[in-house]
Amino acid sequence: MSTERTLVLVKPDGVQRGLTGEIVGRLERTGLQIIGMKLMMISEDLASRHYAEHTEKPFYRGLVSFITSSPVVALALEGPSAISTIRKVMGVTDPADAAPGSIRGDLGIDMGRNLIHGSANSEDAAREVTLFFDDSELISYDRATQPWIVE
Ligand code: D4T
Repeated sequence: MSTERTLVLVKPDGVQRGLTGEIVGRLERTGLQIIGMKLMMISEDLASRHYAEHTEKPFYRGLVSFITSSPVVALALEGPSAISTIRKVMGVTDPADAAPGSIRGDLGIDMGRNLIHGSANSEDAAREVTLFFDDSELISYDRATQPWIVE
């Protein structure tokens, strides 16, 4: 298990519905370490760079309009297999298909309001963490609980 970093966004629906604490709590309980976190508005420019792979998709305009409509909470998390761990806790893209126990499965019902983004792979994670956080906003710190989380 290699140590990875990943980017998570609590999307505008999560923040507006007062689910930020619930979602961040579920992420924290995995044992992964929060190394960056902020409430922010996503600009059109940042949205178009973040969702560049979806430019030609029919849902692109709606996606950009939604993600720029209201604040998000951006997090950078670090730990063993952070990328796949977060994807598992999130559940699959469409909340209607997401497993019970996952964030999307428990808290959502609609594909266009799926509450959370998490980097899909290591290339995306590296690009997205840099897109949302300056180096000075990422903090490495020791946790007293670390030996109780990772052997
Ligand atoms: P994100 O990127 O938000 O973590 O979601 P996923 O990685 O799980 O899914 P994705 O990149 O395929 O989709 C990005 C974003 O677009 C919305 N979407 C997706 C949508 O509104 N309609 C669609 O048909 C699809 C495929 C939901 C997530």
